[in-house]
Amino acid sequence: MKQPSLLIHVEGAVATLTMDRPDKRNAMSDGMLAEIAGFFTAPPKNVRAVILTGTAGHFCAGLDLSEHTSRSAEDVIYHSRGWHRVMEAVQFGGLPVVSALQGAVIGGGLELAAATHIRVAEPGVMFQLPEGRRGIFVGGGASVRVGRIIGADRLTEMMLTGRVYSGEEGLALGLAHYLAPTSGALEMAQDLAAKIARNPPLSNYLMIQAVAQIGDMPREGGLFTESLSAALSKSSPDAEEGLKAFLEKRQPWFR
Ligand code: 1HE
Repeated sequence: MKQPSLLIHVEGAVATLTMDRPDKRNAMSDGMLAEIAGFFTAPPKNVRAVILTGTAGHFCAGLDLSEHTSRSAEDVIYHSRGWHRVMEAVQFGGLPVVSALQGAVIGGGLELAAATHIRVAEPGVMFQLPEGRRGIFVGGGASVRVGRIIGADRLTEMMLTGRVYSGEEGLALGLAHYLAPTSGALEMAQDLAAKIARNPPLSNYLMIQAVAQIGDMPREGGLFTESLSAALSKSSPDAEEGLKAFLEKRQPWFR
């Protein structure tokens, strides 16, 4: 039987997904992409938060270039749209995703990281989009997701030059939200995931869905969607318990 490329470990309410292709610096094969899609389209019921990371000192070296030596335009568009569907499943699958980033966060690896909600990087991380050097273009969502993080102007520069941003630089640009000590990204991601998993699932769900959707809406629609999200969350039993617990100076007990 074929070995999985994605290791899945569930402990309590947190699932840890580890991309496990160390010989290829966890480059993304079509098989590994399908395994990621499989998890996010039907996550285990008790899971409340996810950690996404890689083995052997790297997050992901991008598209497995050995699978893409010659492809027609038609193949490429289907392939790119397939990536888009998987990245959407990561971002909007309903579970908060924390990525623990070390080593290569390159090309499709950066596109995948940008679909996660919290990014924890180590100083030695390499944020890079080397597509220009390979004569190709991004295809896994970078022009939208990475562009919204660092801006279209800086994204163009990053793609044209193939420059590498370190963990510190990534933190300043928003490519990372946290900078962990060397070899410490996974531990920090575990602390953050455990904390997020304790929030009521509905408010986590609304934060993941609504904030990104509102960003794409005209102002009035955005404000109305905010009110709808506030109404949904504030009228839930967990919100009642959360507010009561605060006033009674005790820890809340969520569903
Ligand atoms: C790979 C890949 C890969 C490594 N596809 N095989 N991504 C890239 O252009 C990044 C290409 N990789 C690198 O720049 C470097 O490999 C790293 C900086 C990540 C790591 O360097 P290093 O010195 O530790 O390792 P290495 O010797 O370069 O690579 C080890 C092996 O991994 C080697 O294979 P080997 O058979 O010679 O041992 C490499 O060929 C293999 N390897 N990266 C295939 N990406 C949805 S569209 C997205 C478009 C993109 O993602 S484009 C960017 C692709």
